[in-house]
Amino acid sequence: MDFEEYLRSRREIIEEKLKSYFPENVYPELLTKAIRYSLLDSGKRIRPILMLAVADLFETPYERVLPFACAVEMIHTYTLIHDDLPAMDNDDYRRGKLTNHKVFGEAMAILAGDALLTEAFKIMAEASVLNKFSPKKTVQVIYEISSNCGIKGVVGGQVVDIISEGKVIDLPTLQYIHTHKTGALILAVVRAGAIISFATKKDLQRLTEYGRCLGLAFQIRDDILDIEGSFEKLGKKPGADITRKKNTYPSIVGLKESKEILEQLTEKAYRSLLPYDEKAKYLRNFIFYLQNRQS
Ligand code: GRG
Repeated sequence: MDFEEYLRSRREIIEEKLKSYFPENVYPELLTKAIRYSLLDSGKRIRPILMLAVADLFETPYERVLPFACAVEMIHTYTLIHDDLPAMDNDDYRRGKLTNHKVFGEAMAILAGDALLTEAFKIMAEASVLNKFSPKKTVQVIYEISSNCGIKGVVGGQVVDIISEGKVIDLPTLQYIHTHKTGALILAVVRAGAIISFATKKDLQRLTEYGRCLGLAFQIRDDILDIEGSFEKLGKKPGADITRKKNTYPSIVGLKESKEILEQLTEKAYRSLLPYDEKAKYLRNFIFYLQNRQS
């Protein structure tokens, strides 16, 4: 299967599973509508597909990791809904349509995000039982995902991002923001997929290196796209970082050096997969896909 076909087929599987978790008309319907509005039929599904690609490396049946992959997409969607709120980035558009709070109001958007985060952990707990994970594995996987989402992960990164707006910060602080706000969830996806797949310590080390490089590269590409991207492809207005005086790689090291750093991270991620054969081909494809993405 070529990579385009792989992405398409995996997206379909993920879409179906997500729909099954949130059927229509469940009481309270307004909450269900708000959740479905942001979660379904949109987004590139990079994080869940990446987890399935890690499972492929270890020949783990995708059904085993699918609920965890969907749970991470739910967590990702919660962060996007909350990030768009007036108290945070105050955005009107996301994924080419009005943001959740613009359609459902702030209270419902906050609650939709809260529900997505909470339900994600319920789904992971249920799947651990269904998959007959040992108590140790269950705790390992849930620890991996929760620790990368909390103070030492996404939320911590978001806080430093917010308090740094409009200020001059140094590169290590920007690295902290990027590796936590964005990189942590990507790292969690890779590591959790490996843990579920009974990866050895050595495998986990290599994949941690891969996940770290990919996570930072993803955000640097995002920074570049904010300068070079278009509304049609991004589904939101480019230039938002500049308007909001956000610190980005281009604002601190310049556009040319940002591209060079992105290239270095790409090479490093590629090198971390060298010990693997064809089974890592989708993980390899991911590196170049994220390096060159237009949306
Ligand atoms: C609210 C706790 C909290 C955290 C928010 C994720 C995040 C932290 C903010 C989103 C702001 C942003 C644009 C970050 C850049 C990286 C990123 C997460 C981009 C969106 O991810 P994609 O490109 O989006 O995978 P799709 O729409 O394809 O799912």
